[in-house]
Amino acid sequence: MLPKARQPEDTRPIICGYCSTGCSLDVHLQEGLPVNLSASPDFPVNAGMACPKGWEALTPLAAADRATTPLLRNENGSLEPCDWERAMVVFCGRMREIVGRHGGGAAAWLGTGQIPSEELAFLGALARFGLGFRHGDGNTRQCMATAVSAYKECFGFDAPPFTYGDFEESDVLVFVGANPCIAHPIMWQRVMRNPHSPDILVIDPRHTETAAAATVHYPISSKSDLILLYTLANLLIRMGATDMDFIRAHTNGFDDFRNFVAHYDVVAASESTGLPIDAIEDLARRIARGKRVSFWWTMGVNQGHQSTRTAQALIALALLTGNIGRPGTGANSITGQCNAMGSRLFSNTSSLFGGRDFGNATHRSEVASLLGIDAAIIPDSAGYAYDQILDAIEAGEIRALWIIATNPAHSWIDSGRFARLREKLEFLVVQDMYATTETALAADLVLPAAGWGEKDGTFINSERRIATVRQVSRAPGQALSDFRIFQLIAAYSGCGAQFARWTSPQAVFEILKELSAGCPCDITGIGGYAHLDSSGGIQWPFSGDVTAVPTEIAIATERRLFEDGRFFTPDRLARFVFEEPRKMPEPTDADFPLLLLTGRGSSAQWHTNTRTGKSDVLRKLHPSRLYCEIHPDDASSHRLNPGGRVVVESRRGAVVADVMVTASIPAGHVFLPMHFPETNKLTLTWVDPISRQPGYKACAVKLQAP
Ligand SMILES: Nc1nc2c(c(=O)[nH]1)N[C@H]1C(S)=C(S)[C@@H](COP(=O)(O)OP(=O)(O)OC[C@H]3O[C@@H](n4cnc5c(=O)[nH]c(N)nc54)[C@H](O)[C@@H]3O)O[C@H]1N2
Ligand SMILES: Nc1nc2c(c(=O)[nH]1)N[C@H]1C(S)=C(S)[C@@H](COP(=O)(O)OP(=O)(O)OC[C@H]3O[C@@H](n4cnc5c(=O)[nH]c(N)nc54)[C@H](O)[C@@H]3O)O[C@H]1N2
Ligand code: SF4
Ligand SMILES: [Mo]
Repeated sequence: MLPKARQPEDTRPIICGYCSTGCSLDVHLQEGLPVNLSASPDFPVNAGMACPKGWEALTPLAAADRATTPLLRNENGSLEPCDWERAMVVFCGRMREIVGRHGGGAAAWLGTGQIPSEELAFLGALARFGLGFRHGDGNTRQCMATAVSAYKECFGFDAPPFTYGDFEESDVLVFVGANPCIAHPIMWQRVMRNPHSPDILVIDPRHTETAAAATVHYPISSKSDLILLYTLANLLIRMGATDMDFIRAHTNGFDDFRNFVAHYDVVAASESTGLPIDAIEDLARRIARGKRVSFWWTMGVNQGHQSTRTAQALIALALLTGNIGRPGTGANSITGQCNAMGSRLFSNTSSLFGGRDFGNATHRSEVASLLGIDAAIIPDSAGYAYDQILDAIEAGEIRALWIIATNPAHSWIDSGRFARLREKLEFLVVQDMYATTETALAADLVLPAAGWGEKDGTFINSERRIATVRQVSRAPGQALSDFRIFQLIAAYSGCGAQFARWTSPQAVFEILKELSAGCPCDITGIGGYAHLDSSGGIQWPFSGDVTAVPTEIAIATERRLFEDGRFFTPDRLARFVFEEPRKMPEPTDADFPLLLLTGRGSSAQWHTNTRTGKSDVLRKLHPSRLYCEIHPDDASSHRLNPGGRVVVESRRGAVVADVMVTASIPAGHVFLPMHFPETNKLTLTWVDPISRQPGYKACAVKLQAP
């Protein structure tokens, strides 16, 4: 217990602003200021647990490099403080001029999955319908686009079906390209609470912390998952592990799928995947034996050259074995960022508000009438995806770019190209908490933003649970919430009237409810923030009369989707979708003989480290410099010693890293964590053709002595 004098006067629970687990943190306040925090003991997600990032969540708010005033690039080329008045005049003036001269196709925005849904919706409405920007996307493209595409085609809507209770109810859990021990530690704690002694089966080229804790680890050759999954489907069908009643009643396309996978034989699969024949057959038997099998995937699947089909092959395994809609089952994409799900439904980028389609005239007129705008200003397609926006900058078509809460100069694939594209932009605006991010340093105008804990709103976590974040701290200097910045831009650009109802996050939450009405993500039954707070968050969908639903039911009900076997497709049937596997775009060769994998390095580092890098506590929990994981055989053939330095070179560039010799990486592969800016200097721009998500996780490199 704290000494009496330091007892907090007040405690305010808010959802953590890092990963999509959505843990609740109790922030303790004294004289209105946050003094520390603890994990909320009764919240249904984390039940008193938090990971290092959560425990240290307040520290980055006080960092010395917070952006405290707008910054404008002057004639000498350096960024100089200015006031909001000037920043707004410049922002609106330059944007108006560029859009006026070249049309809305000359301006684009890149948003995020890390600000509240209310802010994302404001941004999406303002940029598209207020300022007339034709193209907008977000970092969710780097992360979740594949899951979105896969779900939409198979289920008829972007609908991750699970609830975290499923981690505890499965008797078989299959993790593909996911490392929850590091990336979603509190979800992993939920797996550890599973009382059924489950089989935990991990498919990952690396012997990760998660793989080490598994019942069986399948060290698959990178990017051969699709062949493995089709082979498993064939084996399961031949074993009679299919649930024919479910398939007949609730799915479409099974016969074609069965014929398609019939030629995927285990001998060829063993060659492609590097897994022994016995191991593949044993994996199929374990899935067949399971009564409640859940399939979980993350970036090892989503970031690939045929990632949508790979995710859909996982969905097919769940469908054909009838493992969906029951406790402990599902084809479950684990989300990345704290509000990636909010960005998928409400950012108005690749989907129209509410998960609707830009291409659907009825959807456009619904949104137009709900927002009180002319349907003609809603375009009939989403516009360019992230990579296409960058191509259009290169082609001179897009001249103005507004970047909000993402750091692409570090995180985008082949980041050297991003630096070159900067030169092509007439106007680059970066809206961030920090003035020191790689992207902010390149901007013409920096808009200083309040961060997590300094503003109100809601996040939607990986299990579709909507819960609140609240202001517990004041933003430094003149920094403003993103919400307030959007209000200012609306006012200065002359479209304030269109946003007369957008007065506060709470008011926008009501608009989001209206926008969701009748959609699969209907949340019209949520009363408001107080209802969310008293319920431990509420999973979508949640429609109907709020007074008819007692709070206890909102708490107790696990909102798992598809319990009635009815999907969101027009015929209410789930689809089997499949395609012949293709070769990876940049395989290894004599010049570049090793395959580079990238991903999360530690539970203490968040992405480009702008926030986590500000905590002394977190900095002690990870290496301070870029390191490269190298198998002992490759280390010895290259005469590299632990603790030494190595040059890792790809066709895009070369970087220097510390040598880390470890058998957790298979021979022929090396691994670099994404948290250091060097890593993406090496990666190769290639995207899945359907989801347009980049394939960060495989390109050819070579090692050299420095
Ligand atoms: N500490 C921490 N936690 C985070 C984040 C963070 O930055 N730091 N970021 C959050 C976000 S936005 C996301 S998207 C998630 C990501 O969470 P994860 O996807 O779990 O993390 P990654 O390390 O990117 O990738 C997972 C695994 O994919 C494997 N992999 C690579 N290629 C292949 C392949 O071809 N096949 C298979 N089967 N596996 C492959 C890698 O070896 C890696 O272990 O984490 C979230 N949580
Ligand atoms: N090599 C490699 N690269 C990868 C990946 C990989 O696996 N390998 N993974 C990819 C994935 S899955 C993801 S999600 C991306 C993430 O890539 P980014 O989105 O670029 O990474 P972050 O560091 O989270 O950047 C968020 C930025 O928003 C700022 N910020 C935080 N809160 C706020 C706020 O409330 N308002 C405003 N205005 N700014 C705020 C932060 O300071 C930071 O600069 O990286 C991708 N890049
Ligand atoms: S697991 Fe994710 S949501 Fe929970 S405390 Fe850690 S970073 Fe925050
Ligand atoms: Mo992500």
